[in-house]
Amino acid sequence: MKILLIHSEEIWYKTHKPAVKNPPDPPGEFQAENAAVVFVTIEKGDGERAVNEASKEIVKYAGETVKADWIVLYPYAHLSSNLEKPRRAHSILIRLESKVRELWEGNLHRAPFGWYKEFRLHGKGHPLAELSRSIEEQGRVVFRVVDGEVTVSEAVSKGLAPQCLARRVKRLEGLAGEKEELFGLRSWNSWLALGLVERLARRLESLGRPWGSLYSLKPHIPPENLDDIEAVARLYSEAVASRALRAGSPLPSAVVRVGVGVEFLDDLSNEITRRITRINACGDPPCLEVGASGEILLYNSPKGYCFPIGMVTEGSLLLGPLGNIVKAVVDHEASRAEVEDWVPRLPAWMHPVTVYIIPVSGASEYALSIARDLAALGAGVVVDESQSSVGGRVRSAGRLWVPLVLTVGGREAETGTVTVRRRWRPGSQEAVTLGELLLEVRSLLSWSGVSGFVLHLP
Ligand code: A3T
Repeated sequence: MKILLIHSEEIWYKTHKPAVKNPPDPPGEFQAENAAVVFVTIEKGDGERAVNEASKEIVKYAGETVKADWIVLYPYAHLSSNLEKPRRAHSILIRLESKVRELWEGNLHRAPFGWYKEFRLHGKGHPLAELSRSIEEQGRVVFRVVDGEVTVSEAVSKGLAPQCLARRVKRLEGLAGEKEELFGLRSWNSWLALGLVERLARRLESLGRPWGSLYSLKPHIPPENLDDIEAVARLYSEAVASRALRAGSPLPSAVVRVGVGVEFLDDLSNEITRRITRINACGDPPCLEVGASGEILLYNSPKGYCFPIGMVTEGSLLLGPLGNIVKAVVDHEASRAEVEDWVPRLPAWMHPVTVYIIPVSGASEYALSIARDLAALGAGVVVDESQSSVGGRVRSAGRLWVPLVLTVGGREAETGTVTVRRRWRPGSQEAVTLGELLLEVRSLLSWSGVSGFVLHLP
């Protein structure tokens, strides 16, 4: 939402002819003195937050800053190139009017929407007589598709976005305020974690093993308290029974080799298996015994706690809950990075966001077109146009452990390049051409089990 506030000696207007089909307000003529005239442009996606912020600004300006007798809300479609459609713009304006009315005891008038108006305005000309404000609907989340915008749930239903986003749309919309962390990885337990689990599940499914099903049963196992190992074993057994998983499917040899079946976690796997303890719940007391049925795989965190990530049944290895496996990977990587002083990262295929794009100085269209090209390759892309500084947005991407962070501005748009920061090369950045970027992303995504998407944070 854009507002232009003008402290006026006098305002007068008269409607001429409709500027939209069937204007929602009747025509009229109006005149007032000592008015705070507020030209309002409603932008796409404006909602409750913009209405609340704008009404506070307006009432503060009229009441405290210039001490006006009137507030005149004047719909004006010329302050932005990102206009909301008339019907919705009108209803937002009505909400703005009623919010201002709640906060303001003086006179209030709203000019008719959807008309060409002749007007006369006499600005007072003192230093605070003219003021403009841009109010962002922070955290608004929009998916851009080739021919326009869709909401997150539409994007998911059309297969444009991963399922994990739909399940936590609410959380996603509060992205800016998200504080939860898992060992420095932001947004644990929210869309990011769900995205990691989702990708892990797809990967497992693509390997055609029975274990992929276990995660959906969500056995509730408190990750940090495993006093009752038999209860854990029971949970696994129930999970197995209730899902009628193919009993007796053979243990793939690769799994046997590394012991726990996380060999698909690329270079992390060999390291991570050193942290696995295997406990046979059938023993009394529970004992270490490799390869037997009933054996539970426990991940031991260097931070001193452990949680289960799988169980051996007759001839099969059940991996899960998948959330625990993701947690183990993150924990393992974060603690290794801490000790060896590097920046922790995840296998690129596992991360729901491959590329985070930060447009600067009006390179928005350029950024979105790159995003669409990357999404077509199967990459998850965030375009962050929030108002924070470039540094702030780079840090946001860092907290999400996004592999590639791009900044694009006027210079990049002119030369068809992007400036890229790679998570595995901290502290350095490089300009590359779009062609090079596409090749790099393609090789990062050697496996991609979900379709690409663009998440636009305006
Ligand atoms: C005018 N003053 O601008 N935000 C605000 N108003 C809008 C919007 C929007 N997104 N969309 C439509 N009229 N309108 C006049 C000029 O003299 C309204 C607004 O009243 C606008 C009219 O519809 C035509 O766009 C034209």
